Amino acid sequence: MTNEALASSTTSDQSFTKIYKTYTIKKEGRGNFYPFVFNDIMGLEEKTGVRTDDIKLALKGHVKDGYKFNPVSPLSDGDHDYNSSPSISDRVHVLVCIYSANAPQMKPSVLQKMREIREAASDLGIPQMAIFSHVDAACGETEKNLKNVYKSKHLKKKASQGKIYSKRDKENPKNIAQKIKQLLCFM
Ligand SMILES: Nc1nc2c(ncn2[C@@H]2O[C@H](COP(=O)(O)OP(=O)(O)OP(=O)(O)O)[C@@H](O)[C@H]2O)c(=O)[nH]1
Ligand SMILES: [Mg+2]
Repeated sequence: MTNEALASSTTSDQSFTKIYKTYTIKKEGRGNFYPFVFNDIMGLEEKTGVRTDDIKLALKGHVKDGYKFNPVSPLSDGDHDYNSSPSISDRVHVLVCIYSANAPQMKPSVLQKMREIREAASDLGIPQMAIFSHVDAACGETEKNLKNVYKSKHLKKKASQGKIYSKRDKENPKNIAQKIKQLLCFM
């Protein structure tokens, strides 16, 4: 990474990240960057988090780098940070949902926001994936030894809450273990 995303040292019900920011990754050697970027966004808290309208605009490339999210009013055409003619590289190509494995169960309002965003991404043909963070602090088993992530019942339950696996998987526990493994491999 050329620069790391600013992170909060404390947990709160208000997102620490407020600005839509693009992160590039530098290759070894001089002046070379990987041909993809990451964009960090504000959290989805019900009233104080990012608006789903803004994420939908970001998916289509309408939100400029540096935009300060406003939970009260959405970005609109004509605003300084509204990109009215996004290029293919301004658009989002993969939607990544980060779940904290040691956070309390997600509120229905947050799940509803996620559902709306994921539906918009599906309509746009954008592939989606989920990543668990904080697996090291998820439960006693993973705290003891991180290798236990694949056996953790707590994580299995969390994955089910995020609807990461389907009813068919539930009938085949091997699929669940495999999906949890895939999720964790991305970290
Ligand atoms: N132990 C542990 N700490 C982590 C992990 N991932 C992130 N953290 C820490 O968790 C804290 C919160 O991380 P952030 O990156 O600010 O989380 P965020 O989801 O961007 O939060 P907001 O910007 O507030 O919405 C920071 O202190 C990170 O260093 C992890 O996998 N394990
Ligand atoms: Mg953040």
